[in-house]
Amino acid sequence: MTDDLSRLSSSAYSQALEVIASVEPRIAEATRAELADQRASLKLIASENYASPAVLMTMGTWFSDKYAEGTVGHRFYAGCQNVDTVESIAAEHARELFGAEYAYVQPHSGIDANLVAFWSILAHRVEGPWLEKAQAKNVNELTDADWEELRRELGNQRLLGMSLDAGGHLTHGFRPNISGKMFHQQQYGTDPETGLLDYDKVAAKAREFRPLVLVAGYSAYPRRVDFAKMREIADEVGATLMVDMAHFAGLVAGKVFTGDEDPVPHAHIVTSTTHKSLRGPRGGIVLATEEYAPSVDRGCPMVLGGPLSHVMAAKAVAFAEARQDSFRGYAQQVADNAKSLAEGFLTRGTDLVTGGTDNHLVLVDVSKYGLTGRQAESALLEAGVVTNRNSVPADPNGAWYTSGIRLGTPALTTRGFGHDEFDTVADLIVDVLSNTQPGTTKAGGQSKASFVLADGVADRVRARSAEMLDKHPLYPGLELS
Ligand code: DSN
Repeated sequence: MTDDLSRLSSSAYSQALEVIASVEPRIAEATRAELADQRASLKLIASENYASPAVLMTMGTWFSDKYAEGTVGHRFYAGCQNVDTVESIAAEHARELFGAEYAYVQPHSGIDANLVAFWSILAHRVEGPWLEKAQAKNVNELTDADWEELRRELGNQRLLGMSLDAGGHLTHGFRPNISGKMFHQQQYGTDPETGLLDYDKVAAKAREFRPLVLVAGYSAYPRRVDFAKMREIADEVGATLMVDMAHFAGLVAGKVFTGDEDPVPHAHIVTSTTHKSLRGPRGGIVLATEEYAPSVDRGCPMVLGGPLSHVMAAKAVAFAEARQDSFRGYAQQVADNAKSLAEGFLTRGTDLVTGGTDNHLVLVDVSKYGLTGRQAESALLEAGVVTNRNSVPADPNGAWYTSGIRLGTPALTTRGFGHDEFDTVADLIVDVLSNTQPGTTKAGGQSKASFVLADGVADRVRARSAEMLDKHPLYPGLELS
């Protein structure tokens, strides 16, 4: 931020907090405390970032008060002319940023975006052809028996996605998630030796299972994906290729992932969140080819309620930021920093799933330290290092305790961290892990949750973190009065 903008933001936030405090002082206090905590910790959660003051402020306006179900120019409420402006600008920026034929900016979150995509594929591939076959002019002409047949058709479709423990997401067909219940699902994994995707095995599974939907994308796979290959597989078996780029959208926007690694030219439908590496407000988007656009456009009311107009406005601001040249430099630095972090671990003898990274995240296998992911996560938090535990492939500790921790570089890269700082981050994490012992259960056995961190380690790590954090302040110049 320039000095002028810092001054403006400082006074805007200080005054806003005064207004909030006049109604509920505890919320104003918690808001101040959150900024202080974020400023003082090493934020390494791979799905988090720091949005700009412009993005954050855009969310705090009267657009929050407006209902606007429908689409631009076709709303179910009167008085949506300004929401139309906002949604059109956000969609235009999204199309330009990603080179997409169509952009839908209403989803409230990533899971909503994925639900919109699923229903859009079902509507386009199953409901549409079925209605044509049934020669019904519209749904109002269907009999009860017709409805039953249509429900059976819609409810008997197949989805193939990446398994959760290989790095896929809950919404990619994991059984406890709605995606694993609304579809007959199967999952593809990674090679047990290398931890890498094996496209021949994905293709073999697709040939055997013949899914309607092939989902690519991940939330904990530290490598790039060849989306051209995934499209070949989808085409061969007649599947729709849906890519969930929530984690790496910033690397696509910043042109770090191009050619076969850019999902947009290869997938029929691409979904994303807007707040991870893309650094926007919390929310979701769907990008689609023209062919799928009409069914995606029915996201509201098919799946979504009224759009969050204030968040659509903030998406527009964030997309405008991501279209600036400086965002490309940021995205490249995110990927370079992940490599520095991975090298930092490898030179210190720490095991990484797939042996490294070529995106924005690193998955550390903490088994060698005799810890579960849960113990590692808690010990690191005590030392001011914020991470999240994550399964590793074929994890013996399951999805609750896990054997891994997932680390991402987008947030600290926003603060200005570079190679040397990320090497130090690896050193600090190794310091904590190698000085932590599992605790004991009440019955005297070895706990999977409690831990004992050796005396002095947390203070030592916090002091070394503070040196780096002070050099790279969060929202420099922003002072609350
Ligand atoms: N919660 C997000 C993540 O951390 O990856 C995905 O839903």
